[in-house]
Amino acid sequence: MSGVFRRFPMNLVCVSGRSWPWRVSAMLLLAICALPTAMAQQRREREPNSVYAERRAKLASNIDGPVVLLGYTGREEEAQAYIFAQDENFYYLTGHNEEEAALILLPPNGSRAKKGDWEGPREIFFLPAKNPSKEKWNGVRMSPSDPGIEARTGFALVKELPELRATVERLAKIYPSFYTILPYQRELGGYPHEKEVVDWLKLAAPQAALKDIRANINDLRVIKSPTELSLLRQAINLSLDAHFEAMKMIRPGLFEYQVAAKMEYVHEMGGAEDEAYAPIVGAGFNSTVLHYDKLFRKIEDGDIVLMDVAAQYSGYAADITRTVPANGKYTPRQREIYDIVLGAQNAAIDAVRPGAVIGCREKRDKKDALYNIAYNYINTHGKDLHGKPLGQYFSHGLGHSIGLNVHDPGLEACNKPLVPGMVVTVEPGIYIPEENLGVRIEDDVLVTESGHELLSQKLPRDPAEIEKIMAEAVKQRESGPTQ
Ligand SMILES: [Mn+2]
Repeated sequence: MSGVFRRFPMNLVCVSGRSWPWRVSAMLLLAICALPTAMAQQRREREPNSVYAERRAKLASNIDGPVVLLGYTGREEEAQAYIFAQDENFYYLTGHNEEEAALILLPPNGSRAKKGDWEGPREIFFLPAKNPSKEKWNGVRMSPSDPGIEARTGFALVKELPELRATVERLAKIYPSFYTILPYQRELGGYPHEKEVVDWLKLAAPQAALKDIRANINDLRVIKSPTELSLLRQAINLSLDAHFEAMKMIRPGLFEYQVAAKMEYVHEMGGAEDEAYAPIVGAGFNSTVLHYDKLFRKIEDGDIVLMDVAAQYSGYAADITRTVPANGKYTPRQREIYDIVLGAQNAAIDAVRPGAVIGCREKRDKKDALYNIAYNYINTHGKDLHGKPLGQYFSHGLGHSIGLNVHDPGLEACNKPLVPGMVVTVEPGIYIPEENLGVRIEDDVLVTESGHELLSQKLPRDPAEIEKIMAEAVKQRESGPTQ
């Protein structure tokens, strides 16, 4: 993945903003352009500080002890190509995308504490002290001594990071329990970062009981704010542009990675800083490999080509899949399977509304779950080469939440009802290795008060329309200069 545009200076974004193919929310654009030049390191658009503050207030309203969270240190990965990106939960609560920050949130005034209460502010943000010699190598970073740091970060009190320990020790004398993100037990002790934070807290506040705040944050993250939606729309629209270009480009003789390269180019030239995930472009048999990421195959005449590729915009991930014929025309069998997947997807999308559940493969008891709607459609249409129904070839879930992560948290329980403001994927698929035939169609859907909005509507799913786009591209290639 190219790193060039990840360092895209924000002042250039402001200059070129008007020429973007998709409209940027004027408010967001103004917010970035108004920032001082020292923000050049901050490659993302942020939501207004008030939005982050509101989230922290919601989180703090349900706790009886301090929340202590640490951002990533920037030493999480050794690779030269690594570019810092904040821990998602920390970013969600602060909008801060620089190394070595920490956050303490206190329960509202008047909540029960052990001995007396804390008299300082209810939120404290910690940043590394100004370090001019380090900045010579890595560029300017925000620090507590910056003028106006409170207004920029949205915190009334910004302290130097080494003061975190003393603050935690003081709070431990007042509060019997602390909240942080506890590592998942099932992952051999959890991610190193989460485990390190917990180990540090146990040292700094040995008497304090540690409680997990992860689920509380997930419950907030699953419902998107208007500004998050605006960033998600950017990510989705750039992904649609890329898929459209890929449809026009695909032909026998190209390598899978060349299709991905074109799509990444479209994303980054449109302002995306990164891919939402490793691009999947699978031709022929590779279309049946769910997370195929080798991208080595030369696309052959008669292949089906599955593209699961999407952009990340200011931290927010889209997730889009289209499946097209390499030579511009689906074979009758490819078309038959494609139509079944499309029928299943349409049935599931139609059912997206508040109160509906996504459902899951493991538990198919709820008839009107989106998964079951899609599964039943697939299982009652078409057959494999042995006359068996096709349900067995739908080998993954129906969808998931998207946001700061392409598999965003908050909807893990398969029977959690959808509510307005959630954004989910709807992505049925049929994968028949024996026939070198995999079809997935994946779109991003916003749950609204009255039902849903298909955020990726602009990109055709209709097979005849896809064939038309590809045929027109062939004509243009033949009449114009070689691409
Ligand atoms: Mn997906």
